[in-house]
Amino acid sequence: MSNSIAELKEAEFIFATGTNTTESHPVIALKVKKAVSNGAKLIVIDPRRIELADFAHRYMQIKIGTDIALYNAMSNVIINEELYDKEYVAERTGGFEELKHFIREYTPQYAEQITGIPSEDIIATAREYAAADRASIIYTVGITEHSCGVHNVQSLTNLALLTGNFGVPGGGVNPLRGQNNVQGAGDAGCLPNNLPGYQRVGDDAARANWEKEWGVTLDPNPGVTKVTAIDDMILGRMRALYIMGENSLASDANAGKTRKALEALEFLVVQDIFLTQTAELADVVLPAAGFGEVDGTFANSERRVQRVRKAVNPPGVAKPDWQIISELGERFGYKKKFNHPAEIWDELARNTPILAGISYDRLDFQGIQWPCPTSDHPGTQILHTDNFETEKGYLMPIPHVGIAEPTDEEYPLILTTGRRRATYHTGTQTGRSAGIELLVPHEWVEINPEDADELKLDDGEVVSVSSRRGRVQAPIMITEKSPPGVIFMSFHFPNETPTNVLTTDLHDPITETPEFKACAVKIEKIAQHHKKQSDKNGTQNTNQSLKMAD
Ligand SMILES: Nc1nc2c(c(=O)[nH]1)N[C@H]1C(S)=C(S)[C@@H](COP(=O)(O)OP(=O)(O)OC[C@H]3O[C@@H](n4cnc5c(=O)[nH]c(N)nc54)[C@H](O)[C@@H]3O)O[C@H]1N2
Ligand SMILES: Nc1nc2c(c(=O)[nH]1)N[C@H]1C(S)=C(S)[C@@H](COP(=O)(O)OP(=O)(O)OC[C@H]3O[C@@H](n4cnc5c(=O)[nH]c(N)nc54)[C@H](O)[C@@H]3O)O[C@H]1N2
Ligand SMILES: [Mo]
Repeated sequence: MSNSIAELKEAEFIFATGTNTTESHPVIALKVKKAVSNGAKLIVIDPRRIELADFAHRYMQIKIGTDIALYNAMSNVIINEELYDKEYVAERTGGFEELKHFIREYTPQYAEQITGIPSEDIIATAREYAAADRASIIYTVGITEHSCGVHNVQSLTNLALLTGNFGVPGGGVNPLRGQNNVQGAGDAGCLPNNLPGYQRVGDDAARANWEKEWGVTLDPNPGVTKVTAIDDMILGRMRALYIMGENSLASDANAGKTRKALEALEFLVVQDIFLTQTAELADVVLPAAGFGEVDGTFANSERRVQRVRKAVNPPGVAKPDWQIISELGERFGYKKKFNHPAEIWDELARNTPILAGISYDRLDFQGIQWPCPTSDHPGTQILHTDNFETEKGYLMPIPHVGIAEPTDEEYPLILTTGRRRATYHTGTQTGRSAGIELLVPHEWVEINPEDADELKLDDGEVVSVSSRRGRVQAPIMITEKSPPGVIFMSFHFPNETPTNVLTTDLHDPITETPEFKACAVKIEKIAQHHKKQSDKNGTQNTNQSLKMAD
């Protein structure tokens, strides 16, 4: 997040897009609701009529994968009506003239045709966003898990740059992070192109620092992302894999392909707190300790580094992740031995400018938000107050493109996938609690009444859902929450309903994030499906998916 969670209650205007906040970030959703009760205007943009829409001043039901057209049209209104912050644009941004020229064709009327959002709503939202002194944008994976994910974010960021909403309390562009320490993992360098603290692997000076610290030579070339890694495994270019804290077989897109890749490996290590589906494929399973069983730090969405303290001992032979890695390092011949996570933190902070001022002593009292360059620095609540990392904030002319796998006659529905409040990802953790099972006992397919009528389906009927990659079964729930033509499923029940057998691994070319939020599918009655199968004996793909599904 460029800004901080507590500031949401100061915002005059909140633009929430691609975030099912009340289900995925219920605590942050409380701040949003508080802001609304303090008088803030809330606009919700989502193809599904999510709960947050009930609190919104305006809910805009966008067609899946058309966000760029919406944000461009808002820029069009802001520029044409001269609602932008002229001084800010001149001093802090680059590329204004190019954007102004490019954006002309994105009239609100043109965007209405693409997005399905009435042009009056687009115009009103653009005017209100520009008029607010403190306007916050919040978004999550509803806009990033698309094949145009980066472009979605860039066209959205144009709005904040045009109106000078960076560096303003209660403003900013705020991606709500996913897992508890996904921010911390990135901070610590768990990204293929980065050293700790977002220093590039190609940066000679940064690399030299770490080479000195570790006594090794580091590769200046970025590593590969997970999506490329899967292809490399299938092609035999990657022969060993070490997975830590991920149930890839159930959570990666196109599960049939993931299984093929993992099975092609010569050596697979999985380090997890439970024996997951993925761990079952491993040659070696390293049992790890969970969050309540370890000391260390987590960094949250607002870049706040916080202490975690061990509450109970890990069961059996399970060990904290840092200890497993450290012991492996020793066996690989690394001389240094770590005795406590504080020693690892010190090493990290010593070589990482944005974390340099944070120490365990300071964290004893309260969390600290990076950048925190020195031990007397209070930490940073708001980013980009005086400058950007690049010299200027660049406005980007971004053309609209459609989703990677559009519907057709054979696969006439769009499947979008995501989360439900009571369950977590692949269910390895939440799937073990009787209380949670009571709330969400199994997977279901959310479908609009129009589509259910057309397919002659009854509420609760178990159906077959198939895509070009595979097939699963689940009961349907008929609901107005899903727009016509779009069905929704979670990926919380990978044993009974492995949703990712269906999803596409077509991905964003820049981040290689798969388009989890849209692929083409069809729904069939179970009886009908079985009949068709015996008629044509199934294709190879279907056979494979049946294996996955059954
Ligand atoms: N209970 C619970 N909470 C979680 C998690 C969990 O598993 N369970 N997981 C955590 C993690 S890792 C993450 S990343 C976050 C994810 O948090 P969210 O992104 O809020 O979660 P999703 O359910 O994936 O919701 C995405 C939303 O985007 C919408 N959407 C889909 N396509 C589009 C589109 O084209 N445009 C727009 N504007 N919206 C679109 C969907 O309808 C959906 O409402 O949640 C975190 N919190
Ligand atoms: N169809 C579809 N697929 C998706 C998404 C979607 O919206 N739709 N969302 C994607 C997103 S945003 C995300 S973040 C991923 C999530 O995908 P995963 O991260 O694979 O999902 P989890 O089920 O949370 O798996 C985490 C694993 O870590 C283990 N674990 C928990 N704590 C610890 C620990 O302290 N140490 C170790 N070593 N292991 C631990 C858990 O037991 C679990 O097996 O899914 C992605 N996949
Ligand atoms: Mo995530």
